[in-house]
Amino acid sequence: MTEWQLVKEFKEITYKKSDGLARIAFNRPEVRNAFTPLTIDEMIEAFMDAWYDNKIGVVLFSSENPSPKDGKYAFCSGGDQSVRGDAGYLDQGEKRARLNVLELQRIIRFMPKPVIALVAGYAIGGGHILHLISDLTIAADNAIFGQTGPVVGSFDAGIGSNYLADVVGQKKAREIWFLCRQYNAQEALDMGLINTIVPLEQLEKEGIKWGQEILEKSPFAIKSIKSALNAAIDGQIGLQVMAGHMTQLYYMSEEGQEGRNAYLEKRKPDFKKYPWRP
Ligand code: 1HA
Repeated sequence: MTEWQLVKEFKEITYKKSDGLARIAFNRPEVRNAFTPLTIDEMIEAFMDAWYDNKIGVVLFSSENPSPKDGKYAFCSGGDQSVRGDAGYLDQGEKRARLNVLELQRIIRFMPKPVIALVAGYAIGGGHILHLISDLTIAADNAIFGQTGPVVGSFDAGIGSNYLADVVGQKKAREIWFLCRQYNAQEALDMGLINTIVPLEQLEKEGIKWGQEILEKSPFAIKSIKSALNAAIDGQIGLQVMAGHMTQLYYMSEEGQEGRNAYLEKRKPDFKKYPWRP
């Protein structure tokens, strides 16, 4: 049994932690967990907290369910169309138009810890892309996947199309966007869009199990592999993220510390004692 500890009260998400796992969940079930700028601001705060917490190794990216109105489930149905202004989704206060979900996508991509999306019910539109960018997806047997952009006047020409094509192939990605069909969990598994399917009532338990299996592994190996898998498709920024991990490892070595120590001690560094390893 996992004893989730509440990290902080948010308005449109929930955020809990337990034994190395963080659980971050959409909490607007009455609108199929559609997101507003506030939802995304809260998500970014929670994800950044999990990123910087040394005790957290894996994030379970989930949703509160079911809808109090009709009992239906959703991971996320994308941007809340009722707060969509003429140039983006509107803040509650100053009513600035924003598309800050793209920043959340980047955080999930670059954070050095695996993010596992747990999809119950709909993962649609911008909500579909948030499961797509997650490192792994575990779907409940009631999961439904799809894009709606060309129907509601939107499109994601970044991760939502290019990474989608990396994951399911060009033909399938074009089908998903051009026809805007919905796909069930088995169809999603068959096209490589998700990792596995479990009965709805097992979803969180399975996510915890996968998370705990990852937590038994070497943290540095896991973050290196995540950044390596991203690097080829993320270009120089992908290399920058991976290079940051290399620099961290070098700083932790005696050889790297010799340079810092010599500088602080106002002497010439003695690198001769370190081998030129093949
Ligand atoms: O493409 C982007 C972006 C691209 C670039 C950069 C930034 C981006 C940011 C966002 C997005 C997008 O997400 S665009 C795509 C926006 N999302 C949609 O078009 C999905 C709209 N929803 C649906 O298609 C359906 O609701 C559903 C397939 C998810 C579920 O259908 P179902 O089970 O028949 O439920 P439904 O009756 O439609 O919805 C239940 C309630 O939830 C309704 O409210 P009620 O009539 O009870 O008052 C419904 O209006 C509300 N709801 C559902 N989804 C949304 C929503 N309200 C606002 N926005 C939603 N997305």
